[in-house]
Amino acid sequence: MNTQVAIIGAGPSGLLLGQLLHNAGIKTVILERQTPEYVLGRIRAGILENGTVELLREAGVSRRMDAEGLIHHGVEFLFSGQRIPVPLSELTHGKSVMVYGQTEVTRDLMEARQSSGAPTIYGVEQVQLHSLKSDKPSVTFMHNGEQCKIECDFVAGCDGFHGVSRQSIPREILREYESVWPFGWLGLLSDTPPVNPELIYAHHERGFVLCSQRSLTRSRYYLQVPLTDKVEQWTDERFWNELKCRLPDELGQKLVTGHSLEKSIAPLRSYVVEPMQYGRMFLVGDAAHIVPPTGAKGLNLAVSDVNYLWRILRQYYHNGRTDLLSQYSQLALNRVWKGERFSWFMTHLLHDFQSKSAFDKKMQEADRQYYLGSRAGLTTIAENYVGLPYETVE
Ligand code: FAS
Ligand code: PHB
Repeated sequence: MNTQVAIIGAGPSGLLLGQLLHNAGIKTVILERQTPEYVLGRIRAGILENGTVELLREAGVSRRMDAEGLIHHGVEFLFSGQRIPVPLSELTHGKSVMVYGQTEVTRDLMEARQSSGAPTIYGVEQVQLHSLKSDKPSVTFMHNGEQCKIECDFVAGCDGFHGVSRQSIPREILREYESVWPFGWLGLLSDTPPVNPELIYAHHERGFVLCSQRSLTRSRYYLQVPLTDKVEQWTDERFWNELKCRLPDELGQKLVTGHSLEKSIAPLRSYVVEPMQYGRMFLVGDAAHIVPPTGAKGLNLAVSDVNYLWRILRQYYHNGRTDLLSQYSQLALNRVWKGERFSWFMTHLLHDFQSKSAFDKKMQEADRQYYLGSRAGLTTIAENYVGLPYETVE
């Protein structure tokens, strides 16, 4: 089998890259180790940056998002019972974010892929990447008990943090940067109306809370929990009672509780690998970087990488621009590191750390007063939250 770009992974990175390349007449094959149902069963991100919304529209997969997604012009912070609005659109000259779950984005991309007729092979095993430093790399894999091989021009490693692509780069080439956070987030999804029209990021002495949503009838809540907690220890009743403890009465009284559709604990990690390419293989999304969800950047940084890679590959195939190929890693990393910083900043702002020194706790308090108490501080938060602009690929 031959193709132009072999894409490993049919998560949002792989599917969006495949769609954009297909629209540009560039042949792709997507290899995915799970089933479509398994991929759709993962409950993850909920907030789309301005740039993500625009790119999904450019890819031609935004009809349902534009019909069902909720445009949000602000978010709220909550400290010591005080609610602090962050008027995103007012502070960013009209930009906003879209509430539309990653599951729905993935579903829309899967349907578009199927309609395009471009091949996606689910249930692959033993994927291996070969000759990445040559101008004819290849991918071998097992499927239905048969050994298969794809020869291609390029490989896009869209296979997430535990994928094979990053592992295919010689360790001596890679520089890894990592910070593991000393707590997790317990998330719950329920078919209950959101407690508040806007998202609420709440600091509380018992632990951080995030009140998010998927629609006007489906809510997503998160509680900071110790890393030693197991989701089995958290009944729905315990979750709702703890959430009420951490919210002010005015919100707790409005909270509609219900059966959890999904409940899970995610550990928090900040991670970046450099470079994000090796020969003719490009790392995309979680294969190259991870952020704590506090800044709502994970999915959006994956889309950021896709934005740069597809434009570079389109220039290569349409205009013979080989010079841009070597620019992918730096272009992607320039924006990834700003997303890492914002996610790190938001996590430090909103969570208490036993390990912080008395001085560092004073610095944290000063940050909270400055960033949430000044227009300049709120503007900084707003422009990062809606998404920083993309550099032009030229
Ligand atoms: P993905 O991990 O989504 O997709 C990679 C795909 O590659 C998977 O389908 C996998 O099965 C496949 N794959 C792996 N190895 C393979 C192999 N060897 N061969 C073939 N296929 C292979 N982000 C936010 O913005 N907000 C959130 O609230 C948020 N919550 C999260 C909660 C959890 C528990 C996790 C794990 C992540 C969360 N994220 C969140 C981040 C998440 O949304 C990712 O950023 C996003 O899924 C990245 O998309 P991909 O890069 O496509 O990686
Ligand atoms: C979510 O709705 O899952 C969500 C929203 C904002 C975040 C993290 C997660 O910062």
